[in-house]
Amino acid sequence: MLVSSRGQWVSAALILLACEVSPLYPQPNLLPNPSFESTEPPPPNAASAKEGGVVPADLWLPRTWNVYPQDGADYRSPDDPAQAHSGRRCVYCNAARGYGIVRYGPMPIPKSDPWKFSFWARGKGQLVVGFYQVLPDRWNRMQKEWPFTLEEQWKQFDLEVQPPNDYRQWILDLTTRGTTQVWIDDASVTYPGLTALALPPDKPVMKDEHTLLYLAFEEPLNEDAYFIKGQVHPSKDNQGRFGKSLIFGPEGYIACSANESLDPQEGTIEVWAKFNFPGNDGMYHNLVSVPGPEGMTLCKDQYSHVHFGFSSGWATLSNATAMGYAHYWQPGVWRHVAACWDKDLMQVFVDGKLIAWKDKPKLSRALGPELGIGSAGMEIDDLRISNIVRFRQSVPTP
Ligand SMILES: [Ca+2]
Repeated sequence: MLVSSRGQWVSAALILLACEVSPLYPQPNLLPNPSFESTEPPPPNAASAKEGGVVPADLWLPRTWNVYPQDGADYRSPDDPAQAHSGRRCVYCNAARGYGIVRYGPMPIPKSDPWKFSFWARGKGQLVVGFYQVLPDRWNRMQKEWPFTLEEQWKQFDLEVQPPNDYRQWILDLTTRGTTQVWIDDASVTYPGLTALALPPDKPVMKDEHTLLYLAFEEPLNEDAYFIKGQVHPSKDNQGRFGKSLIFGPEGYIACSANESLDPQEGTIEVWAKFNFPGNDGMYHNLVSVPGPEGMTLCKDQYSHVHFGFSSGWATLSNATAMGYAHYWQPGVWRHVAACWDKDLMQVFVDGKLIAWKDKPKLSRALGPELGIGSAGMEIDDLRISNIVRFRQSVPTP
């Protein structure tokens, strides 16, 4: 974001400097939205329907996290720097009745080193930190838990926890206990050897020597290189995620050469997408794909899964799928999607959160000739396809 006045530049620089001297939380941080600044509208309910679908900003949900106000607890995401520990937002829960849960995960556990979890909180009452072991068919609550008593002033709470040997993935859980009113901000999850990922990107990613295809959509598409079908047109300036985007109207689709734009043996697809439909519309929506029997697909499918995979002779070779991940997605939200693959690992990230992975995926030797981009009812921006893995989060060996 460009800052106009000199005064603001200086204060931004001072904040940066202050962060380097005294970070708000331990680094590197696994959490892509640690300060709860990035939010999204909640699914419609009776109250929002009465308001014609308009949901006040303080009822939006923090992205990549899950929040569950239970049995009459009140959850808010106040857009108010005065209430936050840093930035504009934090999470707030008033459990005068019921209880509130703030949850992150599942997170893969690559090795047995202890993890550190830290967060800032203030309020009255008690907040309990717990973990769940994630198994394919169920979650098991870890017996040990960490209760913290809240104080009126912001205070940093932290704990170190050794993942039990049989844990491969776990979920982090903050729960109010008893009558509790709490503001939470600036959380961090870290462990030895963790590398923080620069996701989601806060500016256009640009082209480099590993880039096979880069479309920022600032210029009209070259009609010699792209097949354009249906209604496809650029957005107005600054209506895209960065600058201009490409809007796919009825039957909209563009395609170019897959051979030149994608290496099936190793690569990364990064794209910003904004859907004008809800995630549970029961329809398949292509983001980037190679159609046909020797295919590749990155999509939101009819089951609300976010799906990435390769196929051969129409049969699936390998895929990484986040089941139902898009179910509560509301229209009109820019989301960042990244898929990475090589012979060791296939991973999918949304808004910086690892949502699916596959070990030792079978990869295509050769793909079909066409690379299809987008589909009706979406907007796409800053698409980059590379011949290297740009983002990797360590996972346990199977
Ligand atoms: Ca914040």
